[in-house]
Amino acid sequence: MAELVTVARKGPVGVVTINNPPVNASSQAVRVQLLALLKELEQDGNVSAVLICCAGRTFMAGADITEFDLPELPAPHPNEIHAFLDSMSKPVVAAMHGTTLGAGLELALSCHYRVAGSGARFGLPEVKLGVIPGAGGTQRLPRLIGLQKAVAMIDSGEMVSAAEALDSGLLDAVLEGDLADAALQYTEKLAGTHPGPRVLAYRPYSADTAQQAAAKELLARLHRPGRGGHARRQAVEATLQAGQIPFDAALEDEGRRFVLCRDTDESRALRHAFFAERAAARIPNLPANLTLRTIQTVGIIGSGTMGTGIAMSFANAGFPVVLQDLNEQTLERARKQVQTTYNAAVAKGRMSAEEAARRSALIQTTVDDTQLAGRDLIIEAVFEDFEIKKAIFRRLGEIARPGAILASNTSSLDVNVLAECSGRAGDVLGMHFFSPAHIMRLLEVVRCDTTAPEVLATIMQLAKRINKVAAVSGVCFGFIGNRMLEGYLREAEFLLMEGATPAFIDQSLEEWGLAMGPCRMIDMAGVDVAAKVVIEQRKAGNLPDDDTYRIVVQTLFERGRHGQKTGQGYYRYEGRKPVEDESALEIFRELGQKYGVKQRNDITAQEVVERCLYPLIAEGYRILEEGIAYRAGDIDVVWLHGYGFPAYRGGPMFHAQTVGEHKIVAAMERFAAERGNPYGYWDIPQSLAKALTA
Ligand code: T1G
Repeated sequence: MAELVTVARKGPVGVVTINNPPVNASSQAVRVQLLALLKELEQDGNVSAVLICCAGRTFMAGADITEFDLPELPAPHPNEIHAFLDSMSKPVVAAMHGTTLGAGLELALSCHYRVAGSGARFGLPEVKLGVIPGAGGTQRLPRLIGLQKAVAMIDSGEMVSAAEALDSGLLDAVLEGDLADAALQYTEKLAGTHPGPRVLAYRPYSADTAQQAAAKELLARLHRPGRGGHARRQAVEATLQAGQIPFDAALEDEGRRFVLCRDTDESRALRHAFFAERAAARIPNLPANLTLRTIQTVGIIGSGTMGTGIAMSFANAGFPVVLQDLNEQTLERARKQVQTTYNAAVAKGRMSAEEAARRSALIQTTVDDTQLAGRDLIIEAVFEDFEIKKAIFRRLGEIARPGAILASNTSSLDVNVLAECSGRAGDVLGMHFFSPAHIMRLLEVVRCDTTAPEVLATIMQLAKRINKVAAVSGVCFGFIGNRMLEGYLREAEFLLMEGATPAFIDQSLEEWGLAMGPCRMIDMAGVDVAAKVVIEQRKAGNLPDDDTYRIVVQTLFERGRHGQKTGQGYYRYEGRKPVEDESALEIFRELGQKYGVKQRNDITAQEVVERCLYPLIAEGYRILEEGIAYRAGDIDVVWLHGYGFPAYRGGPMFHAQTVGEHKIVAAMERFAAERGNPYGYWDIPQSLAKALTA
């Protein structure tokens, strides 16, 4: 077993160092070695105090999540370590840096003193993985900082700063300078005074009744079925036990609830989402020791909503940006949008006025495209006109400095063609941002047939620097997300023509867990935008030879109903509030009659969900078959971070496993039988059908 926990004796202090890169997760090996060393130090007459710290970038950042899938946690359980710490006769100090999370904070809570550097942060994020603190956190934290603050931390899973932790009593001291030295001095003083350990588990505690009432009120709000609240309910209920029943009984209750949560579909989905996001950053079969390109400055062509949002994404990460547009009026609107966005953030207390000014100053605007020449990365973000984009890439091939990376923000056009136009195809790829680009975290990185490996690797690394979650897509219509969206929107429109209302369709899918149903989504993004993509694709001959295909969005567009921006689309709008609109329903009925669509009054929410989601999932299987996505998890990442798919369902591909592929196949076969399948809408991909015989 590798040596992950070591001890050094420094005067009267036994300094224990955990070194389990990358985040000092509390794996079985760490637990075995830590417990053994603590027992050794307790017996060592030359040691009067113990200091626990971690090497690398952070103090222990939690249990090893990969152990959750084991039938049971390999011994020793963290509670065994914590119980030994409770029993030690010598004071034990935890010295923390980085992000002390989950089991790491629970270890620190079992120590007798807690100190940290000023940049350290602390949290119990277990609910974000669909579980609860399972090593005493629900019982020790309220004893240290009170029930209300403990419930807030445990229920939100959010981190607190060192200053907040000091203020709440979570920390005994924030140490300046070198943490190791300062913590050693702090511990030496304790060794000298022998204050004796302070054990939270034995501290008499009864929660303030008002705080208890507040926690119960929160619990009542959490008792809505589904929608991912299971772990939060269990976490709050466990925390409410603190002080109500003996500590050991409460610890057992906590452990039982942890196992209950760990074995739910919700937790498995959230753990899948956690690892899928990180795996998506990895590009398979990259040549060894690639030299990445340097990206320090950015140029953006096109100062519309997307270009301006992309510019702010980079400015937010500290990159100087030149935002170029031929039209000065558009640039003026862009400058106003930047100011409005940052002023709003200042007004909401999300950033200081100085920070807002600093970020705004990073964005320079110009009509002169030669200002882009020296930029390390140039992103084209003009509207979806292929000829204009081709001309831009021909121009960039002439003016961009050698080695600069050239990217297109296109959402559907063939980036291979743009690469060819540039005359430097190895430098070109797609960077598909999602609106609003300075908020949505997803970035589809579109690798062309010719994209150089180091260019792809450079942009994947850059994505993390601008706080984006990146997934690689090959070149196809719609890449990963929008391609899968097609079948989903197609069925939503057919349901409208069959008599389902926009509100019923949206509510059915939003109750299932999607952030926003298809009709509200298109009204917000723009019926005109969606219709133009369909019209372009029909012109290009890429659509089925079916006159009813997406006929609703095209008709709404033709009737001037462009969505929120015109006050009516699938809905009528009172401000931003969507209201059922009889004139829209009349359009759906008219189209239904025109195309002979059978009107129905028996459409259920389950049918809406299956009819919309299963074609979306089936397209995901085809995307994998074609190698457009490297792995199923990447497809899940796209939908979790770009389309409001509920994290507690793990993404469309994970959800297919949860539902059972055989059930999806059966439903698709049923729809094909009931509705006919002349255009192959209900064809079952081989890899999905094959799963039945696997
Ligand atoms: N277990 C296993 N692997 C982990 C891990 C963990 N807890 N945390 C990170 N990794 C891997 C991650 O997959 C990636 O691997 C690498 O480390 C770097 O991570 C009993 C039950 C700490 C803020 O939920 O939030 O304790 O891709 O890319 O951006 O009550 O990692 O390199 O192969 O995210 O600098 C509670 C989860 C667990 C923290 C660092 N703890 N981790 O972010 O690096 S449950 C958490 C994070 C628990 C107890 C309960 C972040 C980070 P690879 P990274 P980062």
